[in-house]
Amino acid sequence: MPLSSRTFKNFIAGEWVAPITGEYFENRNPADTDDLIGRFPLSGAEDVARAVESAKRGFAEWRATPAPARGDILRRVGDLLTQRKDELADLMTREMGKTLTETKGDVQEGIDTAYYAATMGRQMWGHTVPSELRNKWAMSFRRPIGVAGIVTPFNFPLAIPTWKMFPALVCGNSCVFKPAEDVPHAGAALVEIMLEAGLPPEVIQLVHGTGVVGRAIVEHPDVPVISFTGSTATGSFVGETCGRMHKRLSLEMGGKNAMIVMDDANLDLALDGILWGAFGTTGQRCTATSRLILQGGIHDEFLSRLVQKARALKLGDGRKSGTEVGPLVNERALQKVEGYIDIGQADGADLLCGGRRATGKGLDKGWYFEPTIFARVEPGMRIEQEEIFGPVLSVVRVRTADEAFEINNGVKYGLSSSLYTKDVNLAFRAMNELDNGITYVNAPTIGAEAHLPFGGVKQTGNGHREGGWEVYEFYSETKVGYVDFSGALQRAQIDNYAGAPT
Ligand code: UN1
Repeated sequence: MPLSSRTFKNFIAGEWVAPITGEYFENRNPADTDDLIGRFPLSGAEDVARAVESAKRGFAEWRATPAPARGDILRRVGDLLTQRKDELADLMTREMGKTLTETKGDVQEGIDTAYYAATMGRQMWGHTVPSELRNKWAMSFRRPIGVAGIVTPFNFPLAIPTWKMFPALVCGNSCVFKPAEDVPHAGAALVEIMLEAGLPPEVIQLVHGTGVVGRAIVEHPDVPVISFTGSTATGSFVGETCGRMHKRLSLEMGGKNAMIVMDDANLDLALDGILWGAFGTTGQRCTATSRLILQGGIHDEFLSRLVQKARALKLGDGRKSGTEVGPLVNERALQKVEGYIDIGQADGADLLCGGRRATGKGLDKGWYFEPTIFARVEPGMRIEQEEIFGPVLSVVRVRTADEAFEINNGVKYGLSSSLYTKDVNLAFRAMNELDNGITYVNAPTIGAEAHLPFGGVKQTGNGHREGGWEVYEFYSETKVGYVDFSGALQRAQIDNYAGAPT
C-alpha cells in the first residue's frame, strides 16, 4: 500500500500526486510526539483548481451512472471498511489520540453510513401528484448538483467524511475532500478504500493541507455545494462566502451541551453517562457534555461521587489496553483548554479536580490533560457559555426543572441535550422545550446513530442535517416534470377554471 511510505500525496485527476506547491507538513502522534506518522502535502489553490477540473469530468460520468449502481459501490466500501476495521482504528488512534474502542466506533459509524447509502441508491424518492388538468402528469424527482466540497474536522476522522461523502456520491455528485490537517492519514486511507471498491477515479479528489485548501474549495466558482464541520468562527466565513456566491451549504459547528440530572434520577446511570459524555474523546466532540446541571437534592452527593470517578480515569496512549482517556489532539488544543482553566478560576468557579497538564509515566511526550471539573459555575460565566473542546466539565446547581431548562437554552449553541429522570412527563416536556437538534433521555449527549438526522439549532448549524434520510435532500436538487398528453394547449390556473364563478 503506498500509505506505508512516509511522504504522502494528494489524489487528483485519478493519480497520487505531489502538491504543486512542493511543500509538506509533518503529522505526529499526539500521544507521543516523537512518533512521526508522515509528511503530507501542504497544498495550495492551484492544487484545488486541478482537483475541481478533474471532479467536473468525474461528475459528468458519475451522474450518468444509475443511482442503484452508485449504491452498489458504496456497499463494497462498507464491506472493505468492515474487513479493515481494526487496522483503520489503530491508524486513527495513532493519529488523533482517542482510544481504540472509540476509533472502532468511529469506523462502525462509517460502515453504517455506507450500508445506509447503498440502500438509498434504490430509494431516491420523488413524488407523483395529480395535475389540476386532464391528461397531464405532474411529478418531482432528484438530480445531482455537481462538485461537492467536503471540509472535515479531526475528531471523527472517518465517520464525518463518510456522513458527507457517501450521500453526496449516491446522489450523483463528485467530491473534493479536504480532511483536517490533524488526520490526513485517515483521510487517505478512506479514499484508497473508496477507489478499491470501484469508485471511478475522477469522482473523488483528495487535497491535503490547511485552511488555505479549505478556503480555495469554498471560493471556487465550480464547486456549487459545500459541507463543512468545524468551528463556528470558520463556519461564519464559509457561510458569508457561500451566501455571496449562492452556494448550497451545510454547516455543523460548535456545541455547549448540557446534561440535566433531576433528584429522582438513577444516579448510577447518570454517573456512567456523565463520565462518558464529558471525558469520552477527551471532550473533543461537538456533542460532548460540557455542562452538568444538577438539582439541589442530589447535587452534593452526585458531585463528590463524580469527582472521585473522574480522578480515577486512566489517561494514556489510546492504543494501550486499559486507557480510558487519550491525549488532546495537539498543542494548540492544550493551550486553549489551559486558557479556560484560568478563565474559570478568574470568574470565581471552584476547580474540584484536574485543571492541568497530566504528567508522569508515559504521559510526558503527549498532549495529555487531566479530566477537569468546575463547580459553583453560574449561568453566563464564560466556561458555561463557550465551547472548550476538551475534558472540562462545568457544574451548575438548580432548584427546579424550569430553571434547568432555561440554563440549557441560555447559550448560543443548540446541538444536543440530555435529561436523567424517571418522570415520563418531564421527559416529554424536555424533548419539546430544550432548544437542541437532539435530546437524549437517560443517556448522555453523545451517541447519535447514522440513520437519523444529526445537527443542531442556533449557532450550531444552518438548518441542514447530516445522517439519515434528510441529508439526501441536501445533496440533490428537486426537479419537477409536467407531461401533457391531452394534445391541446391547457393553461394552468385558467382553463380548468373557465366558466367557474369568480
Ligand atoms: C461530533 O461530535 O462532531 O453522537 C460528531 C456522537 C457521534 C458523532 C459526533 N456519533 O457523539
